[in-house]
Amino acid sequence: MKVGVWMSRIKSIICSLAVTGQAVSLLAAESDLVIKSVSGSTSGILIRIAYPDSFTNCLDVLVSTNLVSGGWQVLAENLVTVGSNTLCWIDTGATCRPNRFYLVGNAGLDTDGDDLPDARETLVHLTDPLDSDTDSDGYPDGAELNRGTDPVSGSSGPVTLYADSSMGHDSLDGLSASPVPGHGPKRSLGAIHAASYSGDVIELAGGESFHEPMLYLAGRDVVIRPTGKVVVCP
Ligand SMILES: [Ca+2]
Ligand SMILES: [Ca+2]
Ligand SMILES: [Ca+2]
Repeated sequence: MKVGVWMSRIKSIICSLAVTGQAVSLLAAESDLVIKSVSGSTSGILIRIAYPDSFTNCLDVLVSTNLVSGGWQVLAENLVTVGSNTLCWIDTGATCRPNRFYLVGNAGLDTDGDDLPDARETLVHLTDPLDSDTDSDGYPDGAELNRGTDPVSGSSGPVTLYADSSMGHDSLDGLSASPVPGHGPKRSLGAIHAASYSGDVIELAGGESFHEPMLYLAGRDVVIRPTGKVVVCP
């Protein structure tokens, strides 16, 4: 994407920028999201964000500690904006008042539908907010970040996913053979297949019985690899 287009996108999703101890508004039309004030509090840095009455999405708070060499990080995700047109949020990680620069992004604006809001794509992940697959390798940007692959490198892609009918749970992502915080085997073969992409390997835990009455595994070119005797019950 050309620099000018990137800048246009940034202007459309950035609301305002604030430096510790003062608020500096950029593009602060009345209809925009705006950081109204930044001030100290006993528990950190207090940020007051204003948005129009018609704004019904949620907000992300982003931070940078160095605008020249550093990037942006997500400090808070999906802050609820219902029932008000202001929101106060405290950066509790900034009790010693370092220099920090803040932006607020529209967490509900995902133009390309890859499960990453435009602001996070542009500033944090450096992916294209208008292209769901920035590196054109067949794996969407949001899925790549969830799976731990690089969304801006076409050389990363397939992963091994783990199905396990006794240890796992369908709320887990299947990216680990054993349950660990945030990752773990999925209980059902069907659920893990639904989360896979062509090129992935699905490893089935040996000695397990998978109860899959409506199993339908078409649509993806994946390798299903049992590690021992596996029974799939209709
Ligand atoms: Ca997106
Ligand atoms: Ca994208
Ligand atoms: Ca990709």
